[in-house]
Amino acid sequence: MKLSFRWYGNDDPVKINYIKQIPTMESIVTAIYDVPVGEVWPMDKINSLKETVGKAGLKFDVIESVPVHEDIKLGNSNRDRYIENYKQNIINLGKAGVKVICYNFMPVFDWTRSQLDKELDDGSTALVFYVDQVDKMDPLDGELSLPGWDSSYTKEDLKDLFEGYEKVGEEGLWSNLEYFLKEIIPVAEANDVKMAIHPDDPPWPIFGLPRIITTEESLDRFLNLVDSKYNGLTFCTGSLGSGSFNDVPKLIDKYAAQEKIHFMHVRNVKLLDDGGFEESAHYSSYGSLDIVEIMKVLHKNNFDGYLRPDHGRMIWGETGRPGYGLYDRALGAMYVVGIWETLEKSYKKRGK
Ligand SMILES: [Mn+2]
Repeated sequence: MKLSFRWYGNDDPVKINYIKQIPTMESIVTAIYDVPVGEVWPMDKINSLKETVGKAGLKFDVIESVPVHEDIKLGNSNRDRYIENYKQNIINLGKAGVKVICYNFMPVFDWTRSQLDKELDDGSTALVFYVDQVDKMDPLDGELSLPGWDSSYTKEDLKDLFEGYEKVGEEGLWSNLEYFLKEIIPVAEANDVKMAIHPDDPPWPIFGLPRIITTEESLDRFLNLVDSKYNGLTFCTGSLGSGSFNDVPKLIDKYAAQEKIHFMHVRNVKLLDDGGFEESAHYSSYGSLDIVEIMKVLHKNNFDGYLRPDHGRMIWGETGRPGYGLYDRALGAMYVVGIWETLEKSYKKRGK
């Protein structure tokens, strides 16, 4: 297991030197944020980011994310231009020593929550998904500004996108994903960069937009589209685990044994009776996921990919990017590292 931590670059209120102070921290997970989606990341920008990360004593080997242009997901006639750019990004990042690229194939919105700063009983704040709140939202009414939504879309842009995805539907989205993978995976293989799709968050359709990376069945289907060790997963426990239909440790056991998990996102979620959820502290009993069991199955399968604590709560008065404060993610990191060390030592003791 290689411990990593997401960092949003020099604008991130979390200082990279502080990340280095988290014991056993190895790698930064980051991206170039000032190049429009679909365009090529210039080599000089990649190299300067790499230098910043290296100066902090950390490795620059995981990118999250290289976003996929909507025209690729929609299968529009100009998708090939964007796919060529995507290939160039894989080549450029490979040249800089990047080993894993995380991406997703969610239409329009990366992730959906109803509130980013819900105060929990202990005074910390967390991201939540309340079904009754989400049911009242209409992304096309033009007024709505939602957490996690790209505010650069106009009302008209959104209407076009929604209509486009209605035509494409789930099966169309699958075939557009297959087309994309068949183009990029050979490039990933040639450049020794592992592609790791992030599951849909949450793992069900939102506002009628199709979502396809949601369940065991869909993960199997995805991996079979292109059978290559370079076509793998970012296994996000909180995303897949917010659907009660997903048995998270069982799925990790299965895909880790297949060596298809390149990147782990570890966080806990507390599932609510009506299908909603609250993000919780990492410790198992604060949420619905058994984090010890998750680490055990990773250990059992000799997981040697990257792992990062995923979203944290905001604690100790920290302000900043919701889900991505320093303190609670650092606590989460040390919690999983503690479990891992325990597993390592008991394993050695048994002499296996
Ligand atoms: Mn995640």
